[in-house]
Amino acid sequence: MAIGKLLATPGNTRAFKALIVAKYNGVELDSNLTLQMGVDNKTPEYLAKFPTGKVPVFEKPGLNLTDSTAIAYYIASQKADSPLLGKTAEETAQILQYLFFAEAEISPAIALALYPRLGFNTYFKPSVQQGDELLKRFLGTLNNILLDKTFLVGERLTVADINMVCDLFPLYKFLLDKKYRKEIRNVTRYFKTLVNQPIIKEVVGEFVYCETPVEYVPPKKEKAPKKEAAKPAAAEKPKPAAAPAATAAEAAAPAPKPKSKLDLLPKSQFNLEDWKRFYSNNDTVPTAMDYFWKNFDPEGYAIWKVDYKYPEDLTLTFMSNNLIGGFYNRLGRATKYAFGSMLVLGTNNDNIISGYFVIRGQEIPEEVTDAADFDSYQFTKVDHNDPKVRQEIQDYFAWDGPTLPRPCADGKVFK
Ligand SMILES: N[C@@H](CCC(=O)N[C@@H](CS)C(=O)NCC(=O)O)C(=O)O
Repeated sequence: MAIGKLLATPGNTRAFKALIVAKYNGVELDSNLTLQMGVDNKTPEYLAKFPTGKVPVFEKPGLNLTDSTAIAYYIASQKADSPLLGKTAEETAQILQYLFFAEAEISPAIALALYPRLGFNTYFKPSVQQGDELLKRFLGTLNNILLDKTFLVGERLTVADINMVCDLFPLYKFLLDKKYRKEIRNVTRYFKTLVNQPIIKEVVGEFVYCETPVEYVPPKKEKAPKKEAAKPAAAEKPKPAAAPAATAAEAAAPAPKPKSKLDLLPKSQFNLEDWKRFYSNNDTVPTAMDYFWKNFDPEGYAIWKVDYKYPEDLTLTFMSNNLIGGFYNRLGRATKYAFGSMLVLGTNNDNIISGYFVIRGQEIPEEVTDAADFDSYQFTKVDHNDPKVRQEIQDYFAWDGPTLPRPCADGKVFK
């Protein structure tokens, strides 16, 4: 009988930890590895069981667990005297030491150095450089530790190794090229030994090493039209007398938050938050779409077709999807006023990004135009009464349907 169920998104390297441990210990583990990031992990039911909203998670009657390391540890503990957890209290303590080293030091450094390059997080050069420095330091430490070791603790594989190798996957895949791999040769030898273990191979498949480190691609900006030279005012108004100096308290107080112009629009009966919830909790076709067309208010909102302007620059579909993620990160101020579904359509090295946005008001508000990469997207207002447009909107919201110009490889919902 299965000891419980693992839930994760497809290809989630953190979920590999539990899958590998279960195979080593010969315990049966149910799984659903088809979760959709940002959708399934945001439902009220999911959050009630797993309040952090993170992926992967594990459930069984009486136990809801978040965190890949805790899940792997728990599964390892389900076999009596599992060698994966060490043979003595000293070994177990060392295993914990390396689990914490991987999670508290190496993983945050990977997040700083790699995720912005992949478009998962906002790219901020100084913090990426800090991530590079931290990685160098911790990989150097690990390299020294592994100088004369095959495994981290004792002479056999433990959960510390399974955890470490899974945390290192994204690094060896996207950032550590041949030169870097040589510089940390002991870590590389260790990594190779582990990914070639038959059980690990069974879960992960043949590992493909990084050829060229992934680099951040800044969004393209269109040249701003030249501004006319400011004309001198015909007759300058007399300057008002200098205002009294602000008090220290006033100067220190944050400026009042500017109200969005959108808040001043006449009230709309279409409640965007209710729609977002309804969309997340129901089948898109027909339930959510019926709700949408019944409640949509064309006076208070407009619908926009959104296309990425430079499809010729797109390569791997997951990178195109990261581009959408980066755009959404920079649209944070628009969350209250917009809903969108953007898709990656096509295949690796032959894909486009397009989708639909529902936005408060009849113009594109500054909450959207201010996003650094707004200029990389073409926004075209559409006629929601046109049956062809309606079908397209449905297909883009459902990520499937006859009007999608190519098969949907991936996508992200803005809500
Ligand atoms: N320490 C956690 C990290 C989990 C984590 O950050 N997962 C990412 C996906 S790999 C996630 O759920 N991101 C969504 C979010 O942060 O809301 C673990 O190992 O399980």
